[in-house]
Amino acid sequence: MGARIIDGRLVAAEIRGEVKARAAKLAAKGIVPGLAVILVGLDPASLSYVTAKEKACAENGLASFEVKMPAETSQEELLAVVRRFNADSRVHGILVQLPLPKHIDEKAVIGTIAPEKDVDGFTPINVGRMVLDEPCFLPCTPAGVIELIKRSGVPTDGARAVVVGRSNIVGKPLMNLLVRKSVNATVTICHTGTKDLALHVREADIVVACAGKPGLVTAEMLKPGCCVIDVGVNRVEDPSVAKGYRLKGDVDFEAASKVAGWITPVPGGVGPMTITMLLANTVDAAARISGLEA
Ligand code: BQF
Repeated sequence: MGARIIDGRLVAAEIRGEVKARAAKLAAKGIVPGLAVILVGLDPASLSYVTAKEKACAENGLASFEVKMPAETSQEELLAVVRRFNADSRVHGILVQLPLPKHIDEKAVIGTIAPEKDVDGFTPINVGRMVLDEPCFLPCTPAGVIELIKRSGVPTDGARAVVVGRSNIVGKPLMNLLVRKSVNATVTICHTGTKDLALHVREADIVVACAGKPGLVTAEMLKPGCCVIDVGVNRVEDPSVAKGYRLKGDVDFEAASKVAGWITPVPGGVGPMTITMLLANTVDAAARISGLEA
């Protein structure tokens, strides 16, 4: 008896249909939702992410405005681009692709994004609103994880959830969303300081692996029938494929899928949902900024 494979591409396609229809409604009223995408440097993974985001915009009726800047760009030059998009009425969402080069202060850059255009949900204003359960832009990957769990029919009320990883982008916001009354899970966060990872994961009805360590969560740790959400997108060398690498999650998928009740694959699990929630947030931003209902 194997796990149900949660098909992130399928769920993402369903939501993108809704997003595309809303974008078309706004466009018919003269507002084309617009996303600014800023990339500093030429990190191959970052480049592939921004390409995927721009393609998704084009396919769903959103405009994208791309700025690619050299790795040597100064912080002031980058801040000037962010401020320009803050003031540009064609732009409803601003995305600064992370990570930034070491000489740039990520906090200063994120903090400059206008909160009403912060479609990644990374500004302190949006983080505060999220924690307080106020209307806000939810960070895309955590929002995508919650959507996947809900739309797959995984029971969450009173479930024990273990989040492996405490990043500001995934682990910490996910902790906040999982404890909301609308999900109602009991949440444990595991991280590099956790003494016995297996001890915690064994008790979990829902395991979210977001540590960025390939194969960290093994089948032996899992409670039979649990739901495993794999957020890891690790590039591992693979000479047998043309690109020279393949994507591997934080979970040992082969073995875990024999024990779990539900599991997300990598690729094709959480990743497509991340981009979809970005589109949804951008359409939301366009509707709010323009004062049109969509
Ligand atoms: C898939 C990201 C680490 C650091 C910065 C689809 C994406 C990935 C995988 C994608 C990610 C990861 C993104 C798949 C955006 C997710 O089919 O499995 C899409 O584009 N992501 C990012 O923008 O920055 C990151 C991971």
